[in-house]
Amino acid sequence: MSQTTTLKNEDLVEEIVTRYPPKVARKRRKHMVPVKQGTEQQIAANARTVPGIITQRGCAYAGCKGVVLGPIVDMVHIVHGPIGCAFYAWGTRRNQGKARKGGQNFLEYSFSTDMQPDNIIFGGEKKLKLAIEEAYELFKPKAMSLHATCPAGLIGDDVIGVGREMSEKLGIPIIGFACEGYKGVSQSAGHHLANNGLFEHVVGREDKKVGKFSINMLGEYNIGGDAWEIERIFKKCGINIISTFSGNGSFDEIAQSHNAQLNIIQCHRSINYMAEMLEDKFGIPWLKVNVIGMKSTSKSLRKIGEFFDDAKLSARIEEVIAEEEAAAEAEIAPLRERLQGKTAMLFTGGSRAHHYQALFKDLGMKTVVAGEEFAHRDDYEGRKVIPTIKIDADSRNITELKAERDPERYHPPKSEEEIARLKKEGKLSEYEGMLPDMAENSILVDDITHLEQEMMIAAYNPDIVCSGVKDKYIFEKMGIPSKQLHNYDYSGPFAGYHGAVNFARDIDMRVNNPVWKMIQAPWQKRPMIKAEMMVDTEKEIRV
Ligand code: CFM
Repeated sequence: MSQTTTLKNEDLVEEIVTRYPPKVARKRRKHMVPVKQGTEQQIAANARTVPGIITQRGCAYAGCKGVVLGPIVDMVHIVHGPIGCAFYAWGTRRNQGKARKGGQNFLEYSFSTDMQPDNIIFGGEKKLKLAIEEAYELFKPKAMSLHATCPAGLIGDDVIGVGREMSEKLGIPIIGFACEGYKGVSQSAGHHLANNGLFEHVVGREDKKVGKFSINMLGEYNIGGDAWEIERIFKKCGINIISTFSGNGSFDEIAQSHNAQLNIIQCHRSINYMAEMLEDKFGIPWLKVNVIGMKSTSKSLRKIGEFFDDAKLSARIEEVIAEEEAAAEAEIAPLRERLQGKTAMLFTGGSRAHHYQALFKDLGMKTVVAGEEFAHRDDYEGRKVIPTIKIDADSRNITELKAERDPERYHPPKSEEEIARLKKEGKLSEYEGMLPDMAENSILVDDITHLEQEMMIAAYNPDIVCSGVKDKYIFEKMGIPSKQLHNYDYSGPFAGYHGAVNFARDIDMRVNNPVWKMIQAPWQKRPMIKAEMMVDTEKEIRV
């Protein structure tokens, strides 16, 4: 049985910051919230990481190419930069995809201009044009995207201009993204750039008559096959997915997405811009769902049913929920007996540390610390804080696209009054964020550091720490099992009902495996040299 800490979350946070130089301490303190339910709490987020601190964050290029554009299966995505940047985004996120009937799938390839020193000195645009031509000749894709990395941007290569020029030459859409890694404080900037580009160049290209209950699934990236499990459930209910942004995504489907009646958002952080623009231009409302966790999947289905307000659909949804929950529960119940009362820590990017708390709850487990790398305040505190978020120089780097109403194609699925009412009731355009769902005496952390992780682990002694490849082996060396919630460590899907069962098995295998208790970290076997800060006044240390 897990040990629960006697330490108060507030004391722990105060203790952690004593380890930092004063200026760093002041900064980091604002990124940690000792959760006290029933009070209004604020967190600092989307700010630059303090230099010298080891962060788990990625870059704007990772957010644009790796996260949002990369999963679109039938586009060739060319990385303009040194080969390392392309290699980094080659299959490691485990976003799955299949070719549509008669279509193409390039997910298994990695396209790069492989910039060399002389391209850096004399410019790389020529090489980029050659790469586009070569890829076009070899694969004849229906569209391409071009992604600038830091060096390409630093020497002034214009990927957007090259895209335009080559698009005219080859007669297919070729969309350039100036998503140089340095464009923002994290991959979040890249999500925004990607949303803008997709909206401007792909969405709305193809009008099509769609049937009843047609939706887009936004912010679902088909990691380990999640999107397929969601599709299975929706199909069973009679809900039709026009396009998914962007897991197993397709260019043509995204081009038709504006024909849907509703957008549902899974990952708010990466795609809320798209939802807003689709609503402004085409009148499609959006609602937030969570398809991670058995109970939350059912809740999400009911929300969709409530929106469409159709007796037959709602009845069908209830049938599906009853059937799916019973089947999943039969598998999960015996595992819950072994997991009940155990504790977890969750560190992810911008939304999963929230979503997975629901799944852990299904398993009878409690989340004691949760953190995101690059979420914004609205992902933590809810969208109500958006008007109070200060726009800083880093956010100004990214264009805030304002979509104009399309005079011919603006067709809201309900009357203006009805939509206004649903918004007022919090049933549309609402996300309350992660904080309200966190347990008393837990801690919420933004852009966590390794020191903070270590001290929180020592205090809470969790049964499992869920994170990513950059830190999972540290926990395992400490004798604590770890599950990657980014790429799922070779398994999945974890979404929906089948996913909840897969996850329960996976977590049971880790948490109840006796091997972890036998591990002694090297630093536990040998005495360690302890270091102290020699200088600790603000005057002496500049951060
Ligand atoms: Fe959204 Fe994602 Fe995430 Fe994200 Fe990511 Fe990811 Fe993630 Mo890794 S889009 S914010 S940039 S849910 S790749 S599929 S797991 S950090 S919490």
